[in-house]
Amino acid sequence: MIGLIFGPPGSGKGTQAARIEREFGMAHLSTGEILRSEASHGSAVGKEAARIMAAGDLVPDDLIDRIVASRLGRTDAATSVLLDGFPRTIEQAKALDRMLRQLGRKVDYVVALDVPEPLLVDRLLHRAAVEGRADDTREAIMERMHEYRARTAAVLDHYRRNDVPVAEVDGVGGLDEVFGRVREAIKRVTDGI
Ligand code: B4P
Repeated sequence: MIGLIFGPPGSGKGTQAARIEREFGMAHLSTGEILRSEASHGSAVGKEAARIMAAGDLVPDDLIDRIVASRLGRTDAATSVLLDGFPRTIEQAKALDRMLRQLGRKVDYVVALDVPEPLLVDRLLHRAAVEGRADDTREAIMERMHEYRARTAAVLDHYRRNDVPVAEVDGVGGLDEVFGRVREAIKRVTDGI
């Protein structure tokens, strides 16, 4: 099974992915986490990614596609994988379709978290105060919202057009309350698979 957790910056993708991973025994693959880990190790790729992320921009598709292809290639067909933060552009979605086709797999469902933008900004500014992540400055947050609207939101239509079940989930509320909705949505969409 291949699932995607989708949503704007700060919608709780990473937060909910950790719970989905535990409940459904999936391997969690977060492109944001991989990039932050590369950045903290100071590799050439990591330094370049850190600069782009701090500005709130998207890291180039070809780099992300190579990272994901390498990680997916290491999983066997029996492993359920939850992709978090990828794909973020139509080009990445098409690249993922090609990668999965080569592995004899496909995207089985998408869970899309829906949270109004003012609340997203509040959450990210709160995280900035607590964790001090380099891309949680007000300027970078605004750029991330712009990138989401301009390039990422359309990814959902790609899946709808290709008849992949898309479950939209209200992402407003406590962490467990949102997870209750996410769990039900995954059960609903996977019941018929
Ligand atoms: P990500 O790591 O994916 O960051 P995100 O969009 O902010 O994360 P998320 O939605 O997971 O938020 P979280 O659960 O942490 O990407 C970071 C950057 O990496 C991107 O901007 C980009 O530059 C680069 N990147 C990653 N993937 C890429 C790709 N495919 N292509 C190109 N570039 C890529 O939640 C946010 C905050 O809200 C947390 O503090 C959390 O505690 C809080 N929160 C969560 N749920 C809550 C709730 N229900 N109520 C209250 N607070 C909540």
